[in-house]
Amino acid sequence: MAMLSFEKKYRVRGGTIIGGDLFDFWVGPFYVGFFGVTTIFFSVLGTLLLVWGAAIGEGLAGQTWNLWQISIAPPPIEYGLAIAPLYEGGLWQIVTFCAIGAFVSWVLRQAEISRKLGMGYHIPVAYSVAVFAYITLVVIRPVLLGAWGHGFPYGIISHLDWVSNVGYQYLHFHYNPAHMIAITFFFTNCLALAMHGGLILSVTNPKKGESVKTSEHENAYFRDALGYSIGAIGIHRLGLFLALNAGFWSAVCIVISGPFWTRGWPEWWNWWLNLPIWF
Ligand code: UQ1
Repeated sequence: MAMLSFEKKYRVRGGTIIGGDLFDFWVGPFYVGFFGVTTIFFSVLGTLLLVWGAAIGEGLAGQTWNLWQISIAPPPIEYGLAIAPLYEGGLWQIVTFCAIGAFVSWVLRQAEISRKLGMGYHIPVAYSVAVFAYITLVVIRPVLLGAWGHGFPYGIISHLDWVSNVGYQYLHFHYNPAHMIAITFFFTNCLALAMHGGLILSVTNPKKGESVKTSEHENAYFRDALGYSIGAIGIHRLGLFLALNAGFWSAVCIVISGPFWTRGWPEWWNWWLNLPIWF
C-alpha cells in the first residue's frame, strides 16, 4: 500500500507503553504495536471459539448455522461464579475473557497511538466508557448478583430475547430513572450530531461558483435561529459529553437493576407519593 507523502513525518519511533521497539513498526497503513498483536490474538481466538461453538457445540453452545439463531449462552444460574464445563457456559466464559482482552487491548492501542502522536487521551478515554458498559453487563452485574448466568448470550436473536426478558422482569424498564437519563443522552447526542453535520456540510458544500462559508456563518446561523452559538470547539465538547453520558448511564441503569432494586421500576416512583408534603 502506498504511503501518503505526509505520513512519513508521523511514523516516528517511541511512545510505546510496553515492548519498547519490538512491535514499533507498521504493516501497510496499520501501526502494529504490542497491543495490535494482542487485539488480533484475542479477537481471532474469540471469534473462532464462537464459530466452533456454533459448529460442534452441544447444549448451551448451539448447533446451527442459521446466523440469526447462533447463540453461545452463559452458564445456568446454578453454577454461580464457578468455571462451567465447556458446553454448559464455559465457552461463553472464555469468549467473554477474549472479548474483554480484545477491547482492553484496543483501548491501550489507542493510548499508544495518542502518545506516539503527542495527542490527548480523549479517544481511549471515550472508548473506555463503551468497554465499561460491556463489562458492567457481563462481569460487574453478574458478580454482584452472584452468577455468571446473569450475563447476556452471544447471539443475534438470543441477546434481543435477553434484553426483553430482563426488561419485563422489572415490569416496565422505561420507568428506570437511569434508563430515562441514558435515553435522553442518546437522543440529544443524535440531535447534536445532526445539527453539527448539517451545519458543516451546509457551509462546506456551496453551489458551483460560490465560495465555502466560514465560522462566521456557522455562528451567525445559530444566533439567528436560537440566539446562541456554542462555538466550533464547544459543539465537539458537547458531543463528547453527550456520547459519554449515554454510555455511562446505560451501564448505571442495568447495574442498579437487580443488585440495588429488585422490584418493578414503576414502583420505584412511589418515593414521590410517599413524600411527607402530601398530608
Ligand atoms: C453551534 O453553535 C456551533 O458553533 C458555531 C457549531 O459549530 C460548528 C455547531 O456545529 C452547532 C450544532 C452549533 C449549535 C449548537 C447549540 C448547542 C446551540
